[in-house]
Order: sequence, then structure tokens, then C-alpha cells
Amino acid sequence: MTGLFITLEGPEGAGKSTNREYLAERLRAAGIEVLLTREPGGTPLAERIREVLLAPIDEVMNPDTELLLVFAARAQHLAQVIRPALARGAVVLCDRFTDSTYAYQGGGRGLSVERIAALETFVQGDLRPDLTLVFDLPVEIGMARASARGRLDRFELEDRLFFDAVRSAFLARAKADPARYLLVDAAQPLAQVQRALDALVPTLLERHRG
Ligand code: T5A
Repeated sequence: MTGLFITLEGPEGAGKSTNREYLAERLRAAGIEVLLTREPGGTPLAERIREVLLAPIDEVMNPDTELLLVFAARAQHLAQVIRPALARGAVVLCDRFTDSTYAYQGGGRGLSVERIAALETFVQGDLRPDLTLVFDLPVEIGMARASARGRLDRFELEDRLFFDAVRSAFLARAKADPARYLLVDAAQPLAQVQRALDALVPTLLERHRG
């Protein structure tokens, strides 16, 4: 039995966490085991790496260091949580995954796609998400939502150019592979976003069964 691996992606404040919970409730109502998790993080050790990645520090983190930390956390998360859950047939809903690496370390930091792709293959083998929901919204709306929460993390302190590049990278990836990506207009009121997710549930149940 193999499960279904669904990732939720997009810039800060796009509603990934909110909608991950919503989608999980809908799928659980159909009697399916749903595992909710997130990156960076998802295991105690990977959560410690997350703290290193997100905490603002005086030292500039080298982009390669950042890239390796992200993939170190991912290797742990895959081994401890994601692969076992998929093997027992669960639906895994993961808040951010490797598309965030292409968007933040690739688009934002300017690291090459080839370098990221090499680590993706090294860490994941041939595992890729079955479906990726990209929650898209203008940078200023996302930042306003994130700022309303209070203290900003190391990424949220980046400038507008960084977040424009992040958004463009997500959009380019979604456009290049419409079979795997579904673009969600996350600037709409939450009720409308959730109606779009409701419409997706029968397809997800079908794919999980099939
Ligand atoms: N990172 C991560 C990398 O650089 N490389 C990687 O490979 C990976 C995996 C993680 C950081 O790590 C970086 C990227 C990130 O900067 P995070 O905390 O996991 O950080 O991610 P954030 O995007 O910062 O999390 P947020 O909580 O800001 O965003 P969400 O989850 O998209 O948004 P959510 O659901 O918490 O909603 C934010 C607020 O908006 C409201 C919600 O109620 C909430 O108050 N909201 C809406 N309001 C109006 N209309 C809607 N449609 C709304 N949807 C949500």
C-alpha cells in the first residue's frame, strides 16, 4: 500500500498552515489516516535544525550552509516520518517541502537549480510529491499577514526583491508542470480558498483509493 504525498507551498502568510488543517479535516471525515507535518522540521531533531535556520543571528549564513541544513532536516524527516507514513498508506500533508528550497535558496538566494536538484536526488531518491498546492498571493499581502503575528524570523527579515524572486520561482515551477501543481489564489477571502479545496477533495479520495 502506498499513500498520497501532498505538499502545500507558497510565500509567507499565504495560508498554508490554516488550509493544511482544513484539508486534513475533510480527508479524515472520509475515514483516511492523514499525517500533518511541516518543513523545515517534523521530527525533534529536524525541529532543532529549523530553529537554527529561522533564528535571526548576527553572522551571515552562507547560502550553501542554509541549503545543506534544509536538506539535512529533510533527510531526517523523510526517514523518520514521511516514508513510514506513505508506506502504511496515509495521506501526508506537508507544509513546505523541496519546492520551498527551489524558491528560497534558488530564487531568493540565487543558488543554481542544478545544485539543488543534485541534493534533491541524493536525499529523496525518486520520491516527489504526488500533488503540490501552491498558495499564491502578492508579496505585500503575505508579509502583512506574517507581520501581524509579531516577531519576524530570519527569512521574514529579507527585502522585497528576495520575496519577489521567491514568488516568481514558485509560479515558474507550477507553470512548468501543471500535472503536479495546483495554483490556489490565496489572496481571496479564506472561505473562497476553502471552497476551492472542497472541490479538490473527491479527486484526492479517488487518487488515494486508486
Ligand atoms: N524555507 C523552508 C526555506 O528557505 N527552504 C526550505 O526548503 C523550506 C522547507 C519556514 C521558513 O523556512 C523557509 C521558508 C520560510 O521562510 P514557516 O513558518 O514554516 O517558515 O513558513 P511561513 O510561510 O513563514 O508560515 P506562515 O505561518 O507565515 O504562513 P502560512 O502557513 O502560509 O500562513 P498561515 O496559515 O499561518 O496564515 C497566516 C495568517 O493569515 C491568515 C491566517 O488566519 C493567519 O492569521 N489567513 C488569511 N487571512 C485572510 N484571507 C485568507 N485567505 C487567509 N489565509 C490565511
